[in-house]
Amino acid sequence: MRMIFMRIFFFMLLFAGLAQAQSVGATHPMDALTPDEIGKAVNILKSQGLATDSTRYPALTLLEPPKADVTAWKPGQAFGRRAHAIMRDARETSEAVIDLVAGKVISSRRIPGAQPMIMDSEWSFARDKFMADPRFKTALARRGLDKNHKVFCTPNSAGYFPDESYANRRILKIPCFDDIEKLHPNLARPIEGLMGVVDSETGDVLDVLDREAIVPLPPTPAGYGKSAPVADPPHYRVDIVADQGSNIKLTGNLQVEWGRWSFHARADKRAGLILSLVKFRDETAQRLIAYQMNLSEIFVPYMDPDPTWSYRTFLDAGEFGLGYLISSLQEEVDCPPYAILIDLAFPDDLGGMYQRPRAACLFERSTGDPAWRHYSTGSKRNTGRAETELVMRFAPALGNYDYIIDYVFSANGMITLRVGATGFDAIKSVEAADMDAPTAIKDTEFGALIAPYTVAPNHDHYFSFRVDLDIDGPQNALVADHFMPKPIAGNLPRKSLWQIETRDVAQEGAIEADHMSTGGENYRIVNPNAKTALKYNPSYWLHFGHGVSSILNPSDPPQQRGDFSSHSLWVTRYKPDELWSAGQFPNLSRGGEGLPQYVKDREPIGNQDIVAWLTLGFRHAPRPEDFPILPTFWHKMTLRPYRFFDRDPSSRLNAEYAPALEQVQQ
Ligand SMILES: [Cu+2]
Repeated sequence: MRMIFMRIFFFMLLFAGLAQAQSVGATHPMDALTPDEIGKAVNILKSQGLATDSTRYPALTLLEPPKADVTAWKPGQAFGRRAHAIMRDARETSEAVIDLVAGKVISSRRIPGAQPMIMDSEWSFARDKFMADPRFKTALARRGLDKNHKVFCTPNSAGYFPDESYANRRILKIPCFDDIEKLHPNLARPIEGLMGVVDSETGDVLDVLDREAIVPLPPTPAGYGKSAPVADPPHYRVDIVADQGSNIKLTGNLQVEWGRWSFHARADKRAGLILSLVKFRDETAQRLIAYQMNLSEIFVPYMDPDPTWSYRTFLDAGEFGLGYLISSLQEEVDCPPYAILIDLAFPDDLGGMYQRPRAACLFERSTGDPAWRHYSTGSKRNTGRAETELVMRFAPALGNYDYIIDYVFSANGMITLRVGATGFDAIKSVEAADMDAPTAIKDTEFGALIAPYTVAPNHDHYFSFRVDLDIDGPQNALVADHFMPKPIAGNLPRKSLWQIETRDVAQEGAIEADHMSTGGENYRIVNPNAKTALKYNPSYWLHFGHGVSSILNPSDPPQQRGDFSSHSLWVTRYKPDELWSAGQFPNLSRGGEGLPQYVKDREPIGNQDIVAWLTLGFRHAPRPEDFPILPTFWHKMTLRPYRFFDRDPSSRLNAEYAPALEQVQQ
């Protein structure tokens, strides 16, 4: 058994090595920019006088070729390469498009007022300026925090509030923590009532909020930190194995084939991973299902009105970047032992690139469930197939939270968009040790006591996926199947039933669905120009599960910035530059950008190239069971074939297993 594991491991290394070795040059029009291309783009910008050594690059990314070029492209053919740069210099933002093949700038412009993504250098610069400020030192002294304490500060994106006086300043808001016992950071004690507001470009400490009343730092709760209980005795290993070899074929940079599925993936500083050209081989034809899928934005608004908390209304993808904050995956914990671990490269702020080892993993797994089964009572026979699925995974660590983002492919043609939230709740220090304490009711007005002296404020999580389904081609439509209760006419024993009424959604917009969470309506992306053997127009059903939408008031400034969260489904006409649910520049944005802007002109969407924007949302009412670490909390949406196939494709799953790896390799 051990030998088999070793062999599998070596096999995986070969694959992982292949993925890295070929990333030197682009082999597919959707490949991420290579280090050479990034360097070339920077040199071209500098040679044209559009950048200098002081220029920073909050974004320097692939500008995709036109969709028609990409879908017509065949392996081996030449393809165009363009870069889109967003630059920040002398407190101004500009952008440029560079043709990397012709070696020239195609267009460039200044973008007054735009605040691009937060960059590494300014984050630490702002933190250091705040921690060097005399007011910060006074605040620590007032709290008795001397040199024995290990105080650290972590700048946050600041949000936008029109009543504040930081107009046109590039600000970060900075809370601080004490880690005197050098515990895991999730047990560091928040220093309440203290916050810095720093211009991350000038280093000006614009404000120090130091509240008069001091909340004492909580002692380490009993049972945590040094007094944590010992781990349970070791248990017998429970594992899933792939000891016959891998069914995954990984070629080019990140071109994946598994069973009848194929897709391309690339690293992106903002989205983490972008999947393109998702196809399913049906009989002999490679049928296009999704031109592109990626997580476009995350919105996490906290529900605490205290000024040191109320600004915490994060738009993590556009403010920091899910690729920028992608974490390395831990073998045998974050992915199964045999997973293909993939190093990814991301552009840095300085016009270079950095490698994140094990930034994504790709694996197939048995779910332990039947793909389908039937027991025939008459013949006393069982038929069934074991279910396996393919998972492409990455896990950005956004401050306190870790999100596990999965794209899951099933043999039955289903795609699952799955998000696991783990890490730890954002916490504040309070006076109450338990719920009988005199201050407990006040301390927990906007959150929950999850450990002694520790409150986790209530909040929401919204994950907006941009899903450009192109069902058998780009010309599609959005339809709604309404389940209509109907009376039965005539003198029959039954008095009512339901029937389906299918209606077209005519225009761009947020979809007002009263019953989306109860299954009262099904939304589908359909190709009205194609027909299956049964003469159906093929479609995919957007199945939401039990998502929630934001209930913040539309006049609340954070809601205006993250307004995509007001609906689970939006639909837009395809525009190559409409990519981000909260707009191109969500950092310090003033609201109304992204989806609300994209749909403003209410373009017709019937038989057009359209994009669905699906938001997976959940409200987080924290619990003591979230402490000291949040056990992974999964939510998902699925894209299901609906009259797309003529029969269940997983009915073709073979009951037999292939010969073992040794034979396959020969
Ligand atoms: Cu949460």
